Amino acid sequence: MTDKLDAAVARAREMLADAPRLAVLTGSGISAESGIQTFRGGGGLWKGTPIEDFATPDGFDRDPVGVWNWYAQRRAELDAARPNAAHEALARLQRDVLGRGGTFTLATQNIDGLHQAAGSTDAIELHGSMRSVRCRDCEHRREMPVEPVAAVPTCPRCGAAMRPDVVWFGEALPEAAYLPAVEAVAECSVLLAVGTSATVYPAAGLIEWAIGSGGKVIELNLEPTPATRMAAVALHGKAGELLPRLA
Ligand code: BJW
Ligand code: ZN
Repeated sequence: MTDKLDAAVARAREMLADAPRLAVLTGSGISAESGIQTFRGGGGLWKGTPIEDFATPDGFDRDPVGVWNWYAQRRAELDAARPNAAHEALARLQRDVLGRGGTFTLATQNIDGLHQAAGSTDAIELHGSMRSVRCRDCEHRREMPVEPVAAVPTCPRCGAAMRPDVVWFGEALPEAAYLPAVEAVAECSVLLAVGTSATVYPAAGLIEWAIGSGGKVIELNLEPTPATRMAAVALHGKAGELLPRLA
């Protein structure tokens, strides 16, 4: 541990201890130490295709079974995944902040449910969830099966194709998730951004929103991102090692 990192950890701890209104934005990096692949830098590839090309409604139209089975495989891998020390630290932080009368909002871009498994309550899922699938036409939902399929299952209500209950490129985020996240960052005193490349909008825009509304940003990531220059404190290291030191 370097002196510089120690100093940044101490500064972040002070900011968190004093923050009456805390917002947290997480990305796939927080689940990396639970064995879940990140999207960029090696992850996010399916048959050699970058996620920006197939995690779209068009990508699903081109190869519905292939895309469906990519999610079924990730859903199956989730059964073996456990929350790590970073997820647990955020659940603790939520209890501490609420216990001292502050406000706490956790918005995640992840679809893996590991924050909830660690004990975080009211986590906002900006990009949907891997636990369910939904009808393309009537929004009927059911649990996501883990077995691969030979043909995409159809909706028991209307017969249209079922699809993963996630947000693909070109699709709007669910209002019920996005609006409370915007409200929380607009009102926060501190936003803690963990394990996100801060490149996918509108989620990445929440960081700019927080700063534009007078909030301060603490970033925790393995490496610098576009958010680093906006951060009051940037911590470079593993979330599972650094977050427990903050909370
Ligand atoms: C660690 C670590 C450890 C590793 N510890 N750290 C040009 C400019 C601006 C926007 C656009 C544009 N062109 C197109 C757009 C819009 C587009 C977009 O942002 N594209 C960008 C790529 C440019 N956005 C959209 O299309 C969004 N919708 C939209 O804009 O709608 C408009 C609309 C309005 C009204 C009507 C209709 C439409 C939707 C975006 C949906 C993104 N969906 C995905 C897939 C979800 C399902 C799934 O999981 O399969 O969400 S894509 C993928 O990226 C996933 C993630 O949530 C998201 C973000 O990735 P994340 O989490 O940041 O992961 P990585 O891999 O990028 O980064 C991991 C980080 O962790 C790294 O930095 C590591 O260093 C770090 N790390 N280990 C700490 N141990
Ligand atoms: Zn239907």
